[in-house]
Amino acid sequence: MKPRLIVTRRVPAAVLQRIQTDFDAVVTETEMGQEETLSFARSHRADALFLSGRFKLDAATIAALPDHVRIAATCAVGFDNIDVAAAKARGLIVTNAPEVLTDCTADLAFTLILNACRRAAEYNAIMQQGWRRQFGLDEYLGVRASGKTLGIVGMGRIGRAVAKRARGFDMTVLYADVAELPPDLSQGAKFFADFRDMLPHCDILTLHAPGGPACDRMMNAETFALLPKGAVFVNAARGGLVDEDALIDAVRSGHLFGAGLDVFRKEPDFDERLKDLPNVFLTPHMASGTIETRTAMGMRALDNIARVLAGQQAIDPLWV
Ligand code: 8YV
Repeated sequence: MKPRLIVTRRVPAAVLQRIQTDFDAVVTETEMGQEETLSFARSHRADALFLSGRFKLDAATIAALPDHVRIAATCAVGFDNIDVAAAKARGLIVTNAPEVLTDCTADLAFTLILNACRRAAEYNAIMQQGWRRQFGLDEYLGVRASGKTLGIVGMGRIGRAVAKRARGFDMTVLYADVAELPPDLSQGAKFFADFRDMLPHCDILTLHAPGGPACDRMMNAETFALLPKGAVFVNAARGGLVDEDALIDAVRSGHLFGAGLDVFRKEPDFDERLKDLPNVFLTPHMASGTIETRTAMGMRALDNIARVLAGQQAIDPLWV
């Protein structure tokens, strides 16, 4: 008998194919909410749940899960959507999907950096409107990205992959994290124990810290003010890290030259004031959104599920 699985979100074709071959699964054409997932978990006598970062696995949902559900695997690296303490207490195994999305997330963070430095949102809008007017040599100028000082908040796998790209652009790399990295990982980047001390030195700041209460609104009116005037701000981590009112003020006042954002406090119904700011380049939470990476994320979640249901240790347990 195949293991029984609930898949709460649409998945890439190769992932779906494996699900249909290896599992007895309920799949969705759109996205399942908590109630629908619980109801399918009961009626299908599910052994496992396949989730993404968008599924809120909170304490109430965990408490309502039938006993036969043994593992919840998210295909995301972030797990701020999951109540880890409640899952632990219930004896539910929870896994995430690190590593497979590191490069694509770093690629997109760099896309945001370059687009914000070079005013890509404005240039694109000009072209969409037909251009038609030659600009003076002093008009619509961006800021140079190469050779600048980049500050990275959160020097985990993704932060380090961004640093690697930055070195190719001759940037000076600074980072802030809870602990200093060994030299083979920091590769010459300068460490700051308190990110606030790093901010005044950053031409460009990029966030790669986890979501959740500990870092909520770490970028706020006070911390944006610590960046030098004309800095560029990028976030491809979690929207909760930013006080968006403060960000909007910092862009409107000209304190920030521009920003690049892939994540928002509310998704998908993001604060539309952000789209009306001229030099803010926006993407809809798609840092991991390539065929290769979304496929690898799904496969990693399925690997975790298959192992646990076969009585083996998960590859990516959130705790052991
Ligand atoms: C996903 C992410 O796009 O892995 C993460 O933590 O934020 C992204 O890879 C997202 O979880 C999908 O909803």
